[in-house]
Amino acid sequence: MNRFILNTVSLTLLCSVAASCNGSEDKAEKAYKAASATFAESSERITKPDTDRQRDQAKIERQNQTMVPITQTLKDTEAGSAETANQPVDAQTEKVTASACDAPELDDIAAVSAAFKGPSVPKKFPSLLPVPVYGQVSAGEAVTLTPSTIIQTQGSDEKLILAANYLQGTLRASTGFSLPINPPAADKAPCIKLEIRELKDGDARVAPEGYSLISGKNGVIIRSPSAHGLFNGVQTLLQLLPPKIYSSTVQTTNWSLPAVNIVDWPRFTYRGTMLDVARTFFTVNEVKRYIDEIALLKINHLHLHLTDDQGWRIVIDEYPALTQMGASAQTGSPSDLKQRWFYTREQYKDIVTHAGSRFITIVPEIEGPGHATAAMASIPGLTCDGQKPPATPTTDNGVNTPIYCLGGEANIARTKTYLKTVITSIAALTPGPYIHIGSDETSASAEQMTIYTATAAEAAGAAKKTLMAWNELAKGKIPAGTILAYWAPSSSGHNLNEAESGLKQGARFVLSPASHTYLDFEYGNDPLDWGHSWAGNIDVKKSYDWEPTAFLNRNGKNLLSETDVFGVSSALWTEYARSQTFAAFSGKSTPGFPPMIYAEYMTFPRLASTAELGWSPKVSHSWDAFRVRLGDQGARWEAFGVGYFRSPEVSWTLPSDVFVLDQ
Ligand code: TNX
Repeated sequence: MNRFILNTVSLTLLCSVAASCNGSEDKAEKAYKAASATFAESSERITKPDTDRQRDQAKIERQNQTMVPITQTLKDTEAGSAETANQPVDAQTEKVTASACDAPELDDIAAVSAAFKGPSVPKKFPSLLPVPVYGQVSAGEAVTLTPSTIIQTQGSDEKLILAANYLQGTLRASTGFSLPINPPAADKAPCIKLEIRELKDGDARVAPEGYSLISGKNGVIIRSPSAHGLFNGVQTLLQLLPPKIYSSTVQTTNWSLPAVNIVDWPRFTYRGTMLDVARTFFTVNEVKRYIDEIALLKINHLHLHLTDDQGWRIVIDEYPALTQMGASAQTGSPSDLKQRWFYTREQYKDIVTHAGSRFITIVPEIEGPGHATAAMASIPGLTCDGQKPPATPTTDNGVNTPIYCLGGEANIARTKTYLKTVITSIAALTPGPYIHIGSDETSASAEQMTIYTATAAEAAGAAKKTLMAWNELAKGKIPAGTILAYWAPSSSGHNLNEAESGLKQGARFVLSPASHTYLDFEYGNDPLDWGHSWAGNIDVKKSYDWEPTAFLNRNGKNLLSETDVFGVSSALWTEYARSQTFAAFSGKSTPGFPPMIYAEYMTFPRLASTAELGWSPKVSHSWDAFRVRLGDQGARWEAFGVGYFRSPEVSWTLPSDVFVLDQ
């Protein structure tokens, strides 16, 4: 039974698991206490078992077994270790000299030059999401994967093996085929080859993430100048196969894919989404699972909102109070200081490594100078002299206005030490190039914001990181190259001034307007009505139908050119991610739901819109075409086990073996 086809059966199940279903505060509070009693005094949360959750957990564990940890993989590769029965990595030093992948029909030269003449995908083409730049059905025969199919790699890039392992692990789980990587015998067919190779010499659009994919009766070749491009090609390959390919258990079907030529590269560099683990905590396994889900859409950044008024979620060795005190609450939790919700440094690294194996960069956000009650309750010196520090993190769902002290010599010194320490500490754990420093919704003056930015920039610069922040940062001075995430729902007022100031100072922009990209907003056409609606509802069409370069304009003139837009991002804020807080703060009655159910339901399908806006050429933008392809994506999510809202705006194509309930 699919988890997200919500009906009375699943509602009863959910209600019995997590919380009250009638929305009364009293019952919600009791339900919360019952649920939180099962939370260990550590960062790993254990919720009451329920069948769906156990199944998910089992799935994560199975996947983790199938996917080989990178460190082990790289070590094995370096050592050139031989294949053993228990070792899913078949990486060997011995190279295949010739194989089915050398067949002449698997040549991409014509397709690459056609693609560079302009985007083109025929109307009748396999359903891909995001839609590629160029696609052509070729005259050749389809290819069918068999138990003797092999994976071959060629070229050098230290991350090539990650793409190959991911391909092997995913295909192996559902086909049951062994799919050795670079086995000594060359006569096995068909083959899937991942090859590091230039497509169009030095072309800046293709180099970081572009790829070509050619399939024909002998196999499939994916070529790219980078391992990341190969991984993107692998995601396309999965979408060309039957949806059951996403299953974590062995399935029987005809694993064939059509003969096609695809050449593809992203429109924007940054295609991201944000997960707020401060308002509601998500366990390491939940975050990893979310990473696996977003990777299917070629999303390449996960921004983790690690701190806010309601919680601080990462260990900073120099300030143990940040997790002793700062991690003692979540939105809506009673602040009885009995629980702690945070990631140890090892756990954070584990998340970063897992993300890396899916070519996703983690962008950690340390909020300030506002939205920082949890930090100020933990470190009393952050408030100005004479100001009473907050006693605990806040547990309501509002915004707390006090900001770090950014005035007076002694006070500034304390704030500066704290900021530099925290940024240096998080930078040391983060291989990605960005540190996000918040800056939204504060009472900070331009001068105070400038002090805040300069201090953070010094620490980030020393760690060779680029600053990222919400648009409000540009009310003060910012370093050139700063990445501003524009979140305001409109293009007017002080937010527009900030965008203009940012532009003048050399910022690059990630468009994340609340009105179109926020995943915590009500769909407006679903029966559950979960989420905020402070800037309106966001149905799927609204999440898709906007243009990043046209969002910011003054008197009808667009502010941003194509190159000013660094990318697009969605955001899942989580004040409402637990049923009891949703019921208590929204006043709406709701069935109980665990946070991960909320996260998936609110994220999918809307994240697909952001993914396509970020990836596909502007000229390919079409709601009518998108909604058909989105309908086909449903079957893939079903097979993967991703919960999603089956919006009535879309005709969902379902696999015949999915159990559909009356709605
Ligand atoms: C605004 S957007 C916020 C968040 C809230 C969100 C709720 C932004 C940068 N700040 O603190 O969680 O709205 O939709």
